[in-house]
Amino acid sequence: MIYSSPLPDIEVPDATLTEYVLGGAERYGDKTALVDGRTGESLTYAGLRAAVDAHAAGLASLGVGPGDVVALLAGNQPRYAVAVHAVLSTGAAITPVNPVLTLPEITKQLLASGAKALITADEVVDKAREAATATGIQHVLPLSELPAGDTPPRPRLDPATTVAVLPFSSGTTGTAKGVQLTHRNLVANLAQQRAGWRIGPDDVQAAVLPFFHIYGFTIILNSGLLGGATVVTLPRFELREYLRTLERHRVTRAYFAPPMVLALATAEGVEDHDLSSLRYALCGAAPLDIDVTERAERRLGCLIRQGYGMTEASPGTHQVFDDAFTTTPPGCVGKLSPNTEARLVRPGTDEDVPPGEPGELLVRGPQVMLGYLGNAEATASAITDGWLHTGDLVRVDEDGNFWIVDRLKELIKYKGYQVAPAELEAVLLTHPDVTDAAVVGVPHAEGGEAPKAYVVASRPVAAEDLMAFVAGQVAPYKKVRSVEFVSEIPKSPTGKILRRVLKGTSG
Ligand code: AYL
Repeated sequence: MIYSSPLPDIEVPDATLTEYVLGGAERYGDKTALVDGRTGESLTYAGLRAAVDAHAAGLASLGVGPGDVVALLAGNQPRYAVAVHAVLSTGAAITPVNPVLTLPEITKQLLASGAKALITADEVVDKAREAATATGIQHVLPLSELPAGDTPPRPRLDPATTVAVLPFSSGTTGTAKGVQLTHRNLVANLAQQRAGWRIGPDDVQAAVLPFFHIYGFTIILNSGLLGGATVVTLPRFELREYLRTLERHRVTRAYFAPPMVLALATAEGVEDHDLSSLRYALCGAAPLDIDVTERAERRLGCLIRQGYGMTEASPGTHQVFDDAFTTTPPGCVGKLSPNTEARLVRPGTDEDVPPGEPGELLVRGPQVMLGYLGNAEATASAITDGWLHTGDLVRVDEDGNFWIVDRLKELIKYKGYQVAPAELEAVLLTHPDVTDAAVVGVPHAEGGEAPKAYVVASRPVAAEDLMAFVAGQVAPYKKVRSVEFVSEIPKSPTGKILRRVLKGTSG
């Protein structure tokens, strides 16, 4: 049984991401494209177009071009968009890096992606230089000093086969892998989103969720620029500053991850702000509680509905449609995007579940990645006959709304960020007193879910010491937040950790 979108198929434009997203830039001319919510510094559409062309020329003169990968280590700011589209205009791909990663984590991504240059936010330039030295990268380019030139390159690219963005995701198992998203994948997803979530020049988008994650990149930044909206950037979520930004810039569309909705539902002072400009709010990246949603909706005076997808799908596969905002029940993740099909199968099999029953969601569409970089085996287990395995247990109701029931895959989501248990287990196993370890996600008030380690120790060791040991090596959002000592890690006959058994026993 194959489910399809209620919307008619759309034509995917045959263009590169930059051609598509900035195609209207001339038309929007003096309109503000991006504003730094902190400093007020802004860039018009004409200014964005000109900066992209100038820096594309500068990057090309350094030798950046088709087949290359450029890393971008930065938080949200208007120049982020300039860097992305300048790099893409040379024909190279971007690998977005989270600036809170530790030096070894950054180094690992730079090596895995084969990055040739590193563009960095001015605040983290020292860390960037160290990472570049460790990996032999020659060019470290601060965002405020990108090279400029006169003649923008005009590479001939095939959108269907040229990788544009290389984010890292652990998918359903193992550690982070480079996700090859082509120009066509991203253009398709923007066009799909646009068929139902219609951002226009009158919209103002609050962009606090990171552009280095695919949600911020596609759904917030590039969707906004494509629609001719104004994108207001903030580098991190601080409630007061966020509320002031919504009010000051008369934001019409807000984008949340669940912890933001929780903060808006519970914190003091939300009602002191005039949020009457807000028309639509979208939440995605992790499960969202219905009660919390309704409390936040009452305070914001605006409905909140969900999007769903994954990095490997550029990311959107399910969405809410503007004209169905009020009729879409809270709690579901919406309906299938145009050109997108779904199947629900018994986990681990290719067998459809009976209608109405939950099954593992498989999705197919033009937004599904080319594959994992240099990892044919992982690609082959993630995508079979064009069907991407999501690792999510899902049901669909009679109206075609999809509901997430559970997450079957290993992945832990802390505040919507990916945490790969395999990565933390590998760190724990390097501790001299640890003989075996398994990490699972357990409920966490602020993060939604957080890593808990089950550890077999060879001699007495304090839980705090183990947590500090891990914390010293990983980004803060990946920290192990509780430890339980056990005599043995439950495993299958083939040696696979039985995480469901551990989850079932954890309080
Ligand atoms: P990744 N509810 C529950 N779980 C979700 C949801 C949701 N609304 N959205 C994403 N997930 C989980 O690669 C799910 O387990 O991409 C999924 O497989 O970081 C995993 O997160 C993918 O994590 C939008 C708005 C997509 C946001 C997103 C988030 C993409 C996160 C489309 O319109």
